[in-house]
Amino acid sequence: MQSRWRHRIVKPLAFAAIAALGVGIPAASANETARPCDPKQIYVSPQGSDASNGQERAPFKTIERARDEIRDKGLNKPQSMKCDVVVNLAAGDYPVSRTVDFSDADSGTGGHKVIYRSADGPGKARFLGAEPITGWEKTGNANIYKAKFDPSKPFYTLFENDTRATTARYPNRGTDDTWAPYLTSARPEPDKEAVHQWMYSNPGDWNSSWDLSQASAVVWSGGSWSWFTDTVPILDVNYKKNQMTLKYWTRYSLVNSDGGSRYFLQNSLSFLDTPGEYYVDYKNGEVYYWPRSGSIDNVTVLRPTVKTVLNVAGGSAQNRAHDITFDGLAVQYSDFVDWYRNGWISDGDSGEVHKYPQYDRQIEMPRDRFGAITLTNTSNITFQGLHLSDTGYTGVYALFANDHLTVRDSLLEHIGADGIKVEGGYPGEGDLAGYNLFTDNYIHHYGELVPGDASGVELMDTGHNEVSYSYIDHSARYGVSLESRPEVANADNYNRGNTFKYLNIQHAGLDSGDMGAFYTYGVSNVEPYQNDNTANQIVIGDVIPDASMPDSGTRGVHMDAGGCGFTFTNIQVGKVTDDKYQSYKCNTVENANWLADFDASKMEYDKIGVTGAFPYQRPPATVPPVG
Ligand SMILES: [Ca+2]
Repeated sequence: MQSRWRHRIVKPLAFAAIAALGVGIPAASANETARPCDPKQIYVSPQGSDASNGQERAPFKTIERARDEIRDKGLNKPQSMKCDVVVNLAAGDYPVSRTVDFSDADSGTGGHKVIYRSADGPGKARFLGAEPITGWEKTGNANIYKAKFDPSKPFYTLFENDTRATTARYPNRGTDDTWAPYLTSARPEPDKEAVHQWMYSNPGDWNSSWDLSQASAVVWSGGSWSWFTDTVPILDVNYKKNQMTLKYWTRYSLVNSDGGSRYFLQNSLSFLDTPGEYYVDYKNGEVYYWPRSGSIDNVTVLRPTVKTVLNVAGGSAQNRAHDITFDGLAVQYSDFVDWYRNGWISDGDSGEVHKYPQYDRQIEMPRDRFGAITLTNTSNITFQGLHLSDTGYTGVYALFANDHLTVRDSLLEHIGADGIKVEGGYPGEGDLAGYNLFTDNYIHHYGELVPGDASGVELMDTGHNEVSYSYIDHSARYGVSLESRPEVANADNYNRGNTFKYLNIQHAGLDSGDMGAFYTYGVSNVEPYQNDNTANQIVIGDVIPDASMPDSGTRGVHMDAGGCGFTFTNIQVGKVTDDKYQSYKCNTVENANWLADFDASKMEYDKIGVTGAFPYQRPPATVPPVG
C-alpha cells in the first residue's frame, strides 16, 4: 500500500493539480504498513575512518560519509529499501566546519526511515559548529588576552567552554542573562524624530576617546515601543554633535512618540573591561578576550564555524526531503550575523511581488532565514531527544514548505533568537507548511542575541500544528506566538486548526512591552471569525519587564490587533503589568483566571510541562502561579 505522499510523487500532474487548488501539504507517510524487519546498520565514530566500510568494527568518521554511502549504494531507493536504514553515531565530538546537508536524495522510502541516532544515548553524539581559538598571547592589560584568526572567516558570537561570552559592551550588562542597562537615544531637534539611521546621545553619554571604528549599536528601535531589536554597525560618529550614523536603517525610528530608544554599544576594545567580554578586530584578524576565570590557560574559547549545522532541504515544495529521523543528537554552537534587523521597514520594501506587501514587515529578510538546524521543502522529518544549545541565531528554522516536522523530547537552551520557528508560505500564495508537532520540549534562554520578537516557538502562516507538553522559560519577549498579518483575508490565512496545550511559560516579557507571553497577530481578524485554534491547560508565570522598559504593559495572553481565532480553556496567568488577557470579545474563553468564576481544580498541573519521557535535566515542576 502506498502512502498518499508516494502516490503524489509518482503522479506529479495530479499533485500539481491539487497544489493549484491550495491543498499544498502532503499527508504523512504511511509508516503503519511497515512490517517487522531488520534495519540496515551503518556505524560512525569520531575514531573511525571514512576509508572504512562503515560496519560495526570499521566505522566511518563522518555523518556525511554515512549519508553518501546510503545515497551512492541506493540503500534508500524504493526497490532496495525494505526496512529502516540506521546510522549509529558513537559518542563523541563531530566538528562541523561546513554545514551538513541532507536533500531529497537522502529520504526514506516505502514507509521506512533513514535514522541517524546517537548510539550511546541522548546528547552523546555531539555536532559542534565551532572550533577552538588557540595561540593566545598576553596584552598590555593583564586580564586580557588576544589571538589571531583568519580575517576572511569572521564570526559574530563566542563561547568560553559551554557558555556564551558577551561582545564587549557599554554599558556593561547587569547579569549574565539580562540585557539591561541601556543608554537612551535623544532627539536634539523636533525634526529629528523619524530618523532610522542617525542616533543622537544625551550630552555626556559618550566618551570621545572610544574607538568605535568596528562597533555596533544594539537598539530597541521605536523609542517608546519595545518590540524589535536591531544590531547595526556604526558608520561614523560626530562627538561634537552627539550624533552617530548607522550603516543600515533600523526597523523603527530611533525616536518615536517623544521617546528615545534604549540601546547599548558593542565591539570596541574601549568597552572590554569585565570578565566574559570579547572584542573582535575584524580588520586585523585578532580577537581579544577576558576569561571569566581570569586565566586563559584552563579554558577553551570557541568561535563558531557555521551559521547552520544541519540543513535538510528538498529541491522544491513538490519534491520534499522526507522520512529522515535524527535521534538523540547534540547540536551545539552556531554563528550569528554581522548585522540584524527584523524584516523590512515598509510594505513592499523587499522588491518582490506578493499578494500582501505588508508581509514584508512580518517576515525575516532572506539573509536571516536560517537556523542552527534549517529545514525547507521537507516532510516527515523528526528530531527526537535533541540537545540544541549555544546557537548564534534561531534554533530550528522551518522555512516555507515543511510538513509533519517533529521536534520532541528535546532540550533547547541558550539560543540566539527563536527556539523553534515555522515560517509557512506567503499568505494567499499557497499553504505550504503544517501538521508539525513540537512536544515534550524544554526551551529556555532564547533570544540571547535577538531579544526583540524572540519566541520559544513561533508559528507563522501555518496550520494544524501541535505545541504541547513543554516548559518555555526566559525571554525578553514571547513564550509562544502564532502570527500572520491582520490584513490577510480568511481564505488566505493558513493559521488554522493549531493546538496549544499543557504548556508552562515562565519569565516571558523580561525586556519588552505591549506583548503577551502567549501572543497572536492576524490569526483571524475578519468576520466570520474562525475560532478553530485551541489553547488548553496553560500556565503562565509572572510577566514582568525590566524597569527601563518604556512601552505599555505586559500581558499573559495578547490577541494583538483585535485578533480572534481561538478557544481558550483552563488558562492561568501570574502577575502582569497590564491585563492578564487582552482581546476583543471574539474568542471563546472557558475557565481562565482573569474570569471571576475560575476553577483551579480543573487545572492539570502535573501534566503541564514536559512528560516522564523527557531525557535531559528536567525543568521545575509546574505549580499554580500566584496573583
Ligand atoms: Ca564592557
